[in-house]
Amino acid sequence: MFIDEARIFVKAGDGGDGCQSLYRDRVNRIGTPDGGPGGNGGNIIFEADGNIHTLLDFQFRQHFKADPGLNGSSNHKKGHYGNDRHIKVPPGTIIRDAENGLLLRDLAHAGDSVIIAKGGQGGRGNSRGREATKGAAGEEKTVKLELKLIADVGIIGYPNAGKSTLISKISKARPKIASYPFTTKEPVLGMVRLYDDLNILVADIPGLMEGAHEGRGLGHKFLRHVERTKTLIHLIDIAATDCRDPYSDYVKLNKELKEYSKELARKPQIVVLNKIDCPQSEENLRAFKKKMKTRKFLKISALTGEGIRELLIALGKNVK
Ligand SMILES: Nc1nc2c(ncn2[C@@H]2O[C@H](COP(=O)(O)OP(=O)(O)OP(=O)(O)O)[C@@H](O)[C@H]2O)c(=O)[nH]1
Ligand SMILES: [Mg+2]
Repeated sequence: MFIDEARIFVKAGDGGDGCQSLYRDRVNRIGTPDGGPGGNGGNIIFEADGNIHTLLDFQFRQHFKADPGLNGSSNHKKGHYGNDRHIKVPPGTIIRDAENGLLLRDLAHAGDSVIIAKGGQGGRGNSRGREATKGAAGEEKTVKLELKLIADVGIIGYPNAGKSTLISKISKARPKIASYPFTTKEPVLGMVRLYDDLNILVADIPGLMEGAHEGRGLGHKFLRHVERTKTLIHLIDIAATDCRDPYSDYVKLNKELKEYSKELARKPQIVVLNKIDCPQSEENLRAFKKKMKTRKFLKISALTGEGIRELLIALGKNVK
């Protein structure tokens, strides 16, 4: 299962209490205040780690606490600070306050980090001549994590266009393939080797349809996964197995992209006509050629492998 959302509770460490103490000896009978301050509580820090790819770990663990600061003690000794708690998440994780949906931080790149809950400050000791105080409580929050896949290339297209067949042809990913729409319900990632030293991550997402930006079909929930890709493969069923017109599929899907996000619609697209092995494709192809004026397109059969080489070459040029 592909987990791309999680809700977790975090609590930073409380500050240690300040110490109330008087130093007395044979000469000093009244006593001199010598209570040290408490240590600060540990912070909750989220860190993007390139070795983690899913939010799966948060299925099993949802509560995280940082260490409290220790209390101050006599002889002006300051309490030890509490250790910070580092929570590792995959790059591309967006952290929101679960209560109001406010964006707290977008950890887009590996190495990015942010303090989400601050540890409480340690209390004051009485050594400064005033009453000792208690440590402040550490912040606590429920946060929602959302992961946007950071693939290099996203395959978009209507249901049944052959997106999953294509990714299984060019990578080791083995998603379910079937002749009914919405076979793919969750994004699937596949590593595609273009040259010896160039591997790219390709995402197969569930099929899109008219009204996807309003949530129709499996909807826009999945469009966010391709928002950060460098290139899109726009896959079109040129055999029109579901009896739609391939060119109007192309136009409608681009309109959907635009409705969802202008930035997404501006992304480079490789238009790929699939299923050219089917006999009815020839006629559809001629009609498509006549209407398509703005972009070049490639022809493939994800089933037989025809045209895949040319597609990979085009991908290499686009992703570089
Ligand atoms: N003849 C032929 N059939 C194909 C080709 N590519 C895919 N198919 C068939 O088309 C149907 C749908 O393929 P999928 O790969 O599941 O399509 P999808 O775009 O992932 O569909 P959803 O996940 O439902 O959006 C399957 O029956 C495939 O066998 C092709 O190049 N030629
Ligand atoms: Mg699929």
